[in-house]
Amino acid sequence: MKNITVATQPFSDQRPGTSGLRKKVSVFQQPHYLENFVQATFDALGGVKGKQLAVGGDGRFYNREALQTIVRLGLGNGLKKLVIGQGGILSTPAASCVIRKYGLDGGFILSASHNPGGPHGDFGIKFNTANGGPAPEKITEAIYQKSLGLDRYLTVESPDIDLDTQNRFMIGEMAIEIIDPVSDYADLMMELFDFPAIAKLLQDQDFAFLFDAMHAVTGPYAEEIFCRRLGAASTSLINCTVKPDFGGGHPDPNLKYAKDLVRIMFGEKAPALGAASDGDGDRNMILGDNFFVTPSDSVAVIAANAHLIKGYRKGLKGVARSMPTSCALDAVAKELNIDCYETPTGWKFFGNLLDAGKLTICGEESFGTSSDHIREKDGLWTVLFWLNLMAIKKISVKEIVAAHWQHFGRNYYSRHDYEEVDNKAANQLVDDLRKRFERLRGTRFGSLEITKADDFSYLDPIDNSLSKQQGIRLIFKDKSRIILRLSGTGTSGATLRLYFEKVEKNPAGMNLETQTALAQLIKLADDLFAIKKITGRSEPTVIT
Ligand code: VG1
Ligand code: CO
Repeated sequence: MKNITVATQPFSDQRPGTSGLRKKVSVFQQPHYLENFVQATFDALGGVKGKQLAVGGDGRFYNREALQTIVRLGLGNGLKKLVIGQGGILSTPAASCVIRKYGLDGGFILSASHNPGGPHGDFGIKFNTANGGPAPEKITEAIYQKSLGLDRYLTVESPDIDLDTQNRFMIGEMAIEIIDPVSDYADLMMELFDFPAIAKLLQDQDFAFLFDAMHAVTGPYAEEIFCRRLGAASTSLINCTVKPDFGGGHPDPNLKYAKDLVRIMFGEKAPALGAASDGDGDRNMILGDNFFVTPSDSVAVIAANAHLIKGYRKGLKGVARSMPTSCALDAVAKELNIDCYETPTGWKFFGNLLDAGKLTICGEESFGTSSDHIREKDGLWTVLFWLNLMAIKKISVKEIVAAHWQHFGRNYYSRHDYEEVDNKAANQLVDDLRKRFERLRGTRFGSLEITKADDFSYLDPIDNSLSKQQGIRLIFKDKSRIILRLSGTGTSGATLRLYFEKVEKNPAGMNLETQTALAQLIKLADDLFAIKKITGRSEPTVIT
């Protein structure tokens, strides 16, 4: 092994977005691109001499090559230990679990989450800190600044290591541990949920369960947890082989992309519970027999019922949701008499509150829910929560949600995404809107009156960091909301996200189809923002 210092030049586009650095695979394949980012991260940490990190990814194309690069930079930078998921695999929640369990200083997760993979798809890398959570903005910004001034990186000349055998060995001064990527995470799930009760439910002839891993990272986790530890039939799992291109699909668990699951769950004789997870295993979609659970409702149901579940019997310290997520969770918090925090989009904003012991459950409308057991959103945790809840309640998913609405009210909710919109046009739209806040306040549109028009900013109550321009909000007198923001995870053009919410407290009005219930708000948004005109699209790319 020979240590080398490689001269390099900065890339100007290495600012991490909502969840790490995401680019087309071809961008990451450029000479020095990944090396620069990893070195910038090490530099932002003040060097990694004597430190211990984890690394693994969602199995997408370029995962293995990237991992070998990180091993070499670790060696070049004097890292003490690298813990690697066998085969280069670690789901995002499992990486968070491993960092916490073994007291590591952080880790890299190689993933572009729900973005498509393969040689023409996306690749990504995110850094998580010692608490197991996504690096906060302070650190991602420091990485970016380091990347802009980088003129060298430290690496070694050494052959690839064997990623496929669980093993411990030394290369020079650095220890490498290739671990089972599943077992630590599966053990943690057994501490939180009543596995015997779930196993009994899964063996019930009248209960069918279907999980779709979308050819992404949760495949091996689902096999271990649902089949081996809980005795589910192998027919309960579909698309559970990890493929570097996710089978050509879009590993995003929603009604549009989880096609195989949706066809079965909305067919005749559908299973009682259906679920899917995304590329890196942190998202989830929950479906009942011919029924879709809106993620904002899912986190509210979870919070309302957590006291029934083994790991949460002591009750909740508090809850949190990202700003665009519906206020269904707020209603639960009010009844439980606990705080409900509203944070910007992205899991990194929950980290400080979780570390300070202010939260137990948190969620995002974008199919993300989790608790304080780790510092990431957690797809399989959510599925296990619903299974455990069904084992206790012995009623259908639809009945659980309907009962929740009857008690707390229903927050009709939908997100409309316009993908690959011209960057300039999208930014112009947002800038123009910011200038119109004054005029919009107090304006009436039929029965709707705008009481608040602003740009959400967030002051972190723990470290007082301020995050501005986190989404435009129009809030109406009847508590309806229209929110607009630009995505921070896309890789081509801009993605415009529009979020609609309408609160219904009258039980008689709770059975409308969602888009119908929101029609007035949807039309108003188009009138006010001229979305169709500006994007040149007659309808959204994805509706969730
Ligand atoms: C999206 C979601 C956000 C989520 C993020 C990462 O971000 O809206 O809620 O935290 O993806 O999820 P954006 O900036 O595109 O709206 V994942 O599963 O990609 O780690
Ligand atoms: Co994800």
